[in-house]
Amino acid sequence: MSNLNKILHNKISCKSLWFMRQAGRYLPEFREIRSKNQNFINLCLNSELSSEITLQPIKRFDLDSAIIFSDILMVPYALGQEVNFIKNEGPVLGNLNMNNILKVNKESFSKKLSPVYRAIDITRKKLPKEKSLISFIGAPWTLLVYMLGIKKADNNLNLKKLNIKDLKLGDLINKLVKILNIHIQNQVDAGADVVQIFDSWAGLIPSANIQDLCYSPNAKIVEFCKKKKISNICFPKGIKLKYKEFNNFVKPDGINIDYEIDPQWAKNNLTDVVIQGGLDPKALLKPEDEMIEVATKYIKTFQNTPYVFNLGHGLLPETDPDKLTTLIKFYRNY
Ligand code: 1CP
Repeated sequence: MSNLNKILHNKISCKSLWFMRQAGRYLPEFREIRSKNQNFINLCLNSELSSEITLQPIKRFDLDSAIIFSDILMVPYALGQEVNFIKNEGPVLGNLNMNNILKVNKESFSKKLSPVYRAIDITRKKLPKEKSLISFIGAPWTLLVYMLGIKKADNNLNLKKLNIKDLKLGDLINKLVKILNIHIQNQVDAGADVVQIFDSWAGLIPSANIQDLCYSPNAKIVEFCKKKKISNICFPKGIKLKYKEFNNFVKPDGINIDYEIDPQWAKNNLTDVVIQGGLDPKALLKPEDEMIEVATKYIKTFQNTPYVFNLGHGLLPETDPDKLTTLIKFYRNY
């Protein structure tokens, strides 16, 4: 059993190190592959390259877990929606065709993403046995933010798009839950041993809708994982003090706190769950002593409790990989 699973599953306090977005743009070895592969979706569908990118941070930093190189938007892609990654702008999706999406079945969905599952299989075979291979999904709400194009450039919501007359939001969320559970099972069957559920835009949901748009769909997915004994970590980013309500309702194995959450508050209020992360990725852009000071706060707060050291969001593209090396050395020697 990997250390990450010892912590999540057996609640044993030990060290297991990985970082959100550990494979990606801050690494020169990734940028080299990326520069030769302009189409991001095709890169995610290239099993050999996807596996190579997944292993890059393991080779460089000897981390304890690899997270498969893919994207949460591979799901809308496999549901037949057009997905484009525009340079310096991010993902832009085509119009959503509700009828087509509701018609997609398990077989056609799984077939479209078979290169992702093959990448997991290849990676698992190359990864030392004691290391975890983490799979991930975007939670339904966060996928809908992209699928419906409801986030404006200033991060405010274009709520009008949620009220499109013929759009049955509940049906769409239920369909996504079903499809995402299939995607999780496929990734686990291919060799992944943990799933992280990213609800990156949960913080945008109005209070009145948070139960239906965030807690309930996350809970259904966690319930599926528990039934299948799949270790799971939720990340409802940006919901502030509602983290407590989320945790009590959803009951995941692990919960990733974001950088706005006070670690001591989390320790006191998030119970019966393994806490992961918290450190502001911007801390890695600061002078070394400042970075170490903030990191120490997290390590000290969670000393003697099962805790997975990680960030409060993904590594920023401007992060110096050597800074990460310093942080890793500090954590390992602490
Ligand atoms: O080179 C490039 O331009 C592509 C950049 C990139 C990368 C490296 C994108 C586009 N996706 C990824 C990989 C990725 N995405 C991984 C695997 C790598 C790793 O973690 O080591 C993972 C786990 C994701 C997950 C993801 N994609 C999330 C959830 C996590 C988070 O950061 O909040 C989200 C919201 C996305 C959407 C997405 N994909 C890519 C971008 C630039 C974005 C975010 C755009 C936005 O802010 O709206």
